[in-house]
Amino acid sequence: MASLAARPFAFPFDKRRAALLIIDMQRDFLEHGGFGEALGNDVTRLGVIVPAVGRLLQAWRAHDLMVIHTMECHRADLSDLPAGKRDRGQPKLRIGEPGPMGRILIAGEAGTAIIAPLAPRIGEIVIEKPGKGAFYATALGEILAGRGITQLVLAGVTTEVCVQTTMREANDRGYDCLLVEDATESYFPEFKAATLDMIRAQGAIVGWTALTDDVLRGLDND
Ligand code: TIU
Repeated sequence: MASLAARPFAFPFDKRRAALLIIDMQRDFLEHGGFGEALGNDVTRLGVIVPAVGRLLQAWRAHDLMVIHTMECHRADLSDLPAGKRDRGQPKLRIGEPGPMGRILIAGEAGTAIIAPLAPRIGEIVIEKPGKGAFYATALGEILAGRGITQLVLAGVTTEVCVQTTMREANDRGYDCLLVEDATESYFPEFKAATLDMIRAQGAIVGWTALTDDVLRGLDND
C-alpha cells in the first residue's frame, strides 16, 4: 500500500480500492445563466479547478481505476424536489424554471450536463442526486460495495456544500476520504479554507486533504 503525502498526516492509499468521486462539475454551477448564478454567485471562481480535476480524471482512467461523476438534479416532474429546497431564498430562477440553458437543475437539460472537458466516458458511473450529499436517495453505496471500494478521493464543487456533505456521509459509512485541495472550489474562498481546516482537524475527524500532484505521485508509486 502506498503512503500518500497528505494533511494532517499521510493517507494510507490503496488505489485498487479507491474511487475518484467528482462532484457536480455541471454547467449549472460553473457557467453563466445556471443555478449558481441564479443564487447570486460569481460562477467564474469555480473554473480555476478544471485543469486539476482533468488531471485526476486522466490519471484514474490511465490506471483503469473507478471513476464516478455526480450531478445534482431533479426529475422533470419535480417529484424528488422538496418544497423547502424549491422555495427557499430569492434566486433569480428557481429549480425547474426555464433559463438560458434549459430548466434549472433538471435531469437531461443542457445546463445540468457536466462541463465538456470533464464529460463522463462510456462505462463511468454517473450518479444523479436530488440532495447535496451523493449517498442520499441514490445507489452510490451499493455501487461502491459491489466494486470493493473502501477509499474515496473527492474533487468538485462546491467545497462546503455538495462536496463536504458527501464527504461527511462517506466518512460515517466507513470510507477513508481524501479531498483534493486544488481540485475543489467554492463561491466563497473563506468557506473553502474553513472546510479544509475542519475536515482534517482533530486527527482527520472527517478525512484527509492533499494536492493533485501528491495524489498523482501516490498513484504512480503504488
Ligand atoms: N450553492 C452551492 O454552493 N452549491 C450547490 O447548490 N450545490 C453543489 O454544491 N453542488
